[in-house]
Amino acid sequence: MVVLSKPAMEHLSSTTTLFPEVPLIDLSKPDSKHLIVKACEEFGFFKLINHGVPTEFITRLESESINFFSLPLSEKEKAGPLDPFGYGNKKIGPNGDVGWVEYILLTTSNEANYQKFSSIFGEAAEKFRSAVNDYVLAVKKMAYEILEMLADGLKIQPRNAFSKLLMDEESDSVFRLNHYPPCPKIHQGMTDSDLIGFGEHTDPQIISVLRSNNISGLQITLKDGNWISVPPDQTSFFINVGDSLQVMTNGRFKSVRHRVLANSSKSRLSMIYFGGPPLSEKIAPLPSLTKGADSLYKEFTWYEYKKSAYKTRLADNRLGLFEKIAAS
Ligand code: GA4
Repeated sequence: MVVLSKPAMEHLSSTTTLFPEVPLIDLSKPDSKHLIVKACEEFGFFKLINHGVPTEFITRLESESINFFSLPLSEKEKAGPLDPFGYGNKKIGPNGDVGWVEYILLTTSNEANYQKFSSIFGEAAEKFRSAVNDYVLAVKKMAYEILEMLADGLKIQPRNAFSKLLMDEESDSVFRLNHYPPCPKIHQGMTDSDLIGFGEHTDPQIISVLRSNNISGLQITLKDGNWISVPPDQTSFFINVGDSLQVMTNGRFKSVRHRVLANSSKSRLSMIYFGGPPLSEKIAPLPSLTKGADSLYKEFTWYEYKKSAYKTRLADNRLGLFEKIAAS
């Protein structure tokens, strides 16, 4: 059973070379750009320290989130149904995926989100809005920096080739607060699928920035398909390469497949910023990265990719539909 073997895996990952450690990037070190490139090539994932996001923004949003998720279900449901933004419980996406999770999905680009919350929170809605805004602004800034370091590390000109897509006023970015309540069923011999907090998937966007409390659950796959547990660290961020960055680097970076397992006794809370391009943006390998070689992918806009992604199940290989079949 996946969950029962987890502590053993965590132990192994930190003491043997069987499961390598998650790459650790110190943003304050000047030579990090090469390490970030290596991490994106080998894992599509890394842990970030000295990130510069004020702790106050993190703790304030965490406490606002706890306030929200502590409300009675009937209150929280007033912020639903998902359209695709708002409050969601157990159901993930439109195609039948479920997980032991409740969440809030917000767009980062307009204020429409908060109308749903003002009816629940009343005056506190403004506190919630400002906590999300401060946090997202700081995390966005950090995401721009990472993308510029990546461009530098890959010798791409201009260095804002990736970051400008997130900075664009029309950037289609999403913010998600996930609450994984303790799952008592784990002790009652339920099937494996009942133990999943959030099923395995890759993120469709360019880059995702995740922060969680100190409760474990996140796992990523390695290139060989093995799963490793990512030890939680509430003071750090975890960065995922998304499908769009995989395409823009013509497959040099890999979007990381990840999932969250439910915990039998503790609540896990995570906050994730998904940095996406404007809907009309053409997603294609940067010419300096293909150097005359063919693109591995058919041409598509972010709108087309997103539309197609919303027809898939979480675990599907969404990029597969856009890969060019190698000529024989
Ligand atoms: C995965 C990344 C983000 O959480 C998300 C998810 C979205 C959703 O929860 O509505 C999707 C999923 C995510 C990819 C495939 C589709 C869409 C659920 C799903 C089955 C908000 C996103 O952008 O794509």
